[in-house]
Amino acid sequence: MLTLYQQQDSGNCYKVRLVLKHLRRPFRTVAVSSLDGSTRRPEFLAKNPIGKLPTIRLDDGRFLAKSNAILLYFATATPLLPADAYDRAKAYEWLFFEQYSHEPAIAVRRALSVYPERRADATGARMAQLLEAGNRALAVMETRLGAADWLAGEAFSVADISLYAYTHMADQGGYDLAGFPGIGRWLRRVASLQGHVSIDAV
Ligand SMILES: N[C@@H](CCC(=O)N[C@@H](CS)C(=O)NCC(=O)O)C(=O)O
Repeated sequence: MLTLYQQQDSGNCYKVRLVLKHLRRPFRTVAVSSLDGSTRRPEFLAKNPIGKLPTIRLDDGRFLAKSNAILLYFATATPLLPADAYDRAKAYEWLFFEQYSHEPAIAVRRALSVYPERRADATGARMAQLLEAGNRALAVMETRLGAADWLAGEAFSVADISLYAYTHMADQGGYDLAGFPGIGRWLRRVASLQGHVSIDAV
């Protein structure tokens, strides 16, 4: 059985649950967290030396980390990764964008806003910089989603799963999605798909 080492409220871990649900792959979860120190324990570092979540144990006993790498592993040769080479490369483009331009602003500002132990890092200057960077990332998504249903190609893909995770809770970090109507329609489109589950679902 696939085993996902995760934190339930982490968007990076939610991405993996979403891809597995869409592909109807059964899995079990094991809770690991920086709060109780379990991501730094030798038994977890033996599974993933980076000490980060999500980490997944495959059926053959090998481990894989980094949310978007895990998405690509499971999506390969399924409808969640475009068959067309250009559309597939566009999906990669969105996955790299998510990690370089979106998650470091939107996920981080949310973490600084909702986790009491991170509050000391939420200085005025940092929060202002993250707000600006996050809004820039949302504007890039809006340019695409104001004119298209899905991020890469003509169909729902891992690009949509990856960007959905932290965009759908951007308000928790103080982002106002009202100014991004294309994103709003896309969020509803993703949430209405068969196989979709909420971040709270176990
Ligand atoms: N870029 C990584 C981010 C991994 C990451 O920072 N995970 C956080 C949870 S969202 C984590 O492991 N936190 C616990 C810790 O740092 O000990 C990915 O996409 O998987």
